[in-house]
Amino acid sequence: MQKIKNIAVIAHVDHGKTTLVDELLQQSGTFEAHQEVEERAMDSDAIEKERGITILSKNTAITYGDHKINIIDTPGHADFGGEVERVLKMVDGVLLLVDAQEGVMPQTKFVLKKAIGFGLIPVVVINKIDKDGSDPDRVMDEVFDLLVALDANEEQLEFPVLYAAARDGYAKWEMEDENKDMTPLFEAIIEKVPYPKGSPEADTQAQVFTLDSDNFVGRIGITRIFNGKVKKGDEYLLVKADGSKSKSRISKLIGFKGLERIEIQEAEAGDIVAIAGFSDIDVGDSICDKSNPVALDPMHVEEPTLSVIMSVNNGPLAGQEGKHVTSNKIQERLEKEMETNIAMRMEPMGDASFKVSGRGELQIGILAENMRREGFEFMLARPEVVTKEENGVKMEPFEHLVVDVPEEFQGVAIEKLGKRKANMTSLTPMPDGTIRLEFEIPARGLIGFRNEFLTDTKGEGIMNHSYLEYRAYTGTVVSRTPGALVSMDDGEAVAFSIFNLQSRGVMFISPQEKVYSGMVIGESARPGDLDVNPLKGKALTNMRTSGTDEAVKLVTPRKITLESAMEWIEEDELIEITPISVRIRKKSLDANVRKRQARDKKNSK
Ligand SMILES: Nc1nc2c(ncn2[C@@H]2O[C@H](COP(=O)(O)OP(=O)(O)OP(=O)(O)O)[C@@H](O)[C@H]2O)c(=O)[nH]1
Ligand SMILES: [Mg+2]
Repeated sequence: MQKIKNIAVIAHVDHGKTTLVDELLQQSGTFEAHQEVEERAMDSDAIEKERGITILSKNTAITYGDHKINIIDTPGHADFGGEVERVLKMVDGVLLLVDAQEGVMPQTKFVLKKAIGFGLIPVVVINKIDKDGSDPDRVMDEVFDLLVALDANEEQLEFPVLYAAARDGYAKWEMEDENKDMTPLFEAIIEKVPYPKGSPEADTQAQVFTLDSDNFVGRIGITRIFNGKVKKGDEYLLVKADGSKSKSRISKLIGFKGLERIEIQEAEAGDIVAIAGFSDIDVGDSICDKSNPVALDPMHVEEPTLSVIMSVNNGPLAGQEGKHVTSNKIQERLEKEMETNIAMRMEPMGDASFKVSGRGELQIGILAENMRREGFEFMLARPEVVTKEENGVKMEPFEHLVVDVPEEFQGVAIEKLGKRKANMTSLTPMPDGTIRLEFEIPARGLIGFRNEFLTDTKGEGIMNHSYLEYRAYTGTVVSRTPGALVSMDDGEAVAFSIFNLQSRGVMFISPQEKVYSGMVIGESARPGDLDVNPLKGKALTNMRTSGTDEAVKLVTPRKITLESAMEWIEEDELIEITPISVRIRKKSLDANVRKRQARDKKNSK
């Protein structure tokens, strides 16, 4: 029987997980000498590569001496915390990375809390010790304090600690040691992470934690085997979360080796393999012995905290840029997403609209971005937090927020967050002269905050947040102050009018761009919406030079992205998303209807 270790790499966003996995791959000798590992090789998806972040957890396997180490790289961004939660059940140990300068951050707490809850002993890796301003001792103290605060047991408190610069390819036991290679980390994994429990002789029990597909064999479940064996060609029982069962044969069994996948004949307790042959295999399903099926506990991850209404595009430009535009197509696509993405939910709301819920704006934004790349066209409304009722009390999600700001912006940050119902829990001067402020804040208060924060701190502030818990509802929080500049006509925007409108606020559009009545074309400098005409040409009599329209000096418009729009829009606005464009519009395109609604709203107050 092969000696196996199963680990997950967990951390706050950007603390170096994927880079560390590169080095483990490179230095394990899993590759031939001539093979080069591409930078951040595990971030294989297009959006992951573009943004340099991990979105989906992915696994690989390396050989080290006589051991096989299955490694799962996880995402660090708070919105993808569900990926980390489901992976933790599949491993016997975690490498907890903490940036030697940034220290413990909101998502460090979230992932460590989950790992401690599963009884795992973390191997702590203080990473990026090469960085200026790194302070490994302070960070080490922070990790220890956090473990105490999380009620870690004695054994967990005796966690091993290493110091590393993943990018430079070394890890060491003591800061004084020489910078050599990853050997100390390999040793720590072999010595400190327990071997998998379970027996190859017992009846088969395995659980699917990720889905994949293959053009030839169809759906593939990436599976941790907890007991017994799985053999190609043998028949097993698939047990779903709702208890339903179906029998099937394993048509293909795939093992992992570095970045490659190899066909194998059998695998046994402790290992992680990919299984094909079950057409309706899903995340969380158990694969069991057919004569003695004992299903594993279904997977549980935290519920979504944010939701947004997605609907069919019904604006005047609908259907011109997208390939998939109907309610049926959108529903089909969302249903497919929910099969693999267990941290998200979808609910049809009638009227060609769907409520899509997830952990945050980025998670919902990435789904929307993937859909537009696939040719979909649709609209999104303003994100709303998911509230719930407990013992007759309305509850809403709270977040743990950390902001790092230069001292001069401390006042404005505290003031603005106060208005958003944030409660400050600590204020710490950092070695680099910045101030670290920590808050507990209703998730609602964070919607649209990032833009304001970056403006207030002249781009120098850094903010990070992660889900804390549900608490009693806190009442109204402030929202966007500036109004919208709304087009009152259909057609193509004219440079001369845009030039004239520039004094009214910040424009979102360029000349020749298609606009329509009710479309938001800019942010007003004042509160309250303003109907404007972006189509007015220059009156000929005023023309003093022979310059054409293009000669008018225009300020570069503010680029509307899917995520910036989700932060910006108000309740009476929508985002129109097509493979080519992201536009913001009013829910009611008719100016008279909007006026009446505004009047009614005022009167009802
Ligand atoms: N100075 C320094 N930079 C590092 C080190 N390790 C990683 N980085 C850099 O940190 C950045 C983030 O690295 P990633 O490996 O993508 O971080 P990650 O934890 O996988 O990020 P997510 O998956 O998005 O949470 C990259 O620019 C790396 O080059 C290190 O040891 N020292
Ligand atoms: Mg990563």
